[in-house]
Amino acid sequence: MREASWSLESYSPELDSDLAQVGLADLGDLPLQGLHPAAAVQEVCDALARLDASAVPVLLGGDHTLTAGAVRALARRHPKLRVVVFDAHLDLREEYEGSPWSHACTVRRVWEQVGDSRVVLVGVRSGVWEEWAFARSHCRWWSGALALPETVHAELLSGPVYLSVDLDVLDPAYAPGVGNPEPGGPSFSDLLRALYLLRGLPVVGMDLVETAPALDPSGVTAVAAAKLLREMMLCFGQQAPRERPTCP
Ligand SMILES: [Mn+2]
Repeated sequence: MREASWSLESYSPELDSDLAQVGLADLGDLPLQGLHPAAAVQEVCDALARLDASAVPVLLGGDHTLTAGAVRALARRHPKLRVVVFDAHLDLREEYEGSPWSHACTVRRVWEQVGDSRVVLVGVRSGVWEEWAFARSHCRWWSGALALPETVHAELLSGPVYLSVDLDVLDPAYAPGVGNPEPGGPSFSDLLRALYLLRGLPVVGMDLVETAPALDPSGVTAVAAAKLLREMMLCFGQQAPRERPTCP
């Protein structure tokens, strides 16, 4: 995503805003290779907890499991945290292949930390029966239209929000380089429009995950992710004072 971003401008005409105005620092890669997933989640949590509270962390991945670590750190700091997830999959399994720390369980781990009705799932179109049953009683979710109803939008405006975007929310035509492509999703422009509608939400952290450029020789996935990232940072990265965050 870093490499792909070199082909993009830092200025967004849609948002009339430039990354140069955001106060951006690349803190590098977290040393997660070889760690047990549970330890990797904790490592992400620790890294975010070390950041200055005014910084809006933006995580790039990679495995969606790590969202649980980011939410663990930010829910401690913001007890009323709500989480908005754009994803083709519900990721609400209690465990997957014997492990509770799998990308298939991410949203379940997140829900455990923030509680009922505080997880908003957008673009979801895949999951086993038990996951849909769980979503119906414990989460807010939308499958087709990506724009949220006014009431939900108003709730999100009232408190801190963590935003997680799994790139596979897009139709695979727009981002084929993901681990679990799920046909029948929105176009790149549809997703951007949905994000623009959320501009102004009090986002305290965000991620863009499940990008797997190695699975896409065309390179379009990486550049789609990089552009999405630019728009996410311009939409939501300017809540905090424009200072360079402290390195962990
Ligand atoms: Mn997914």
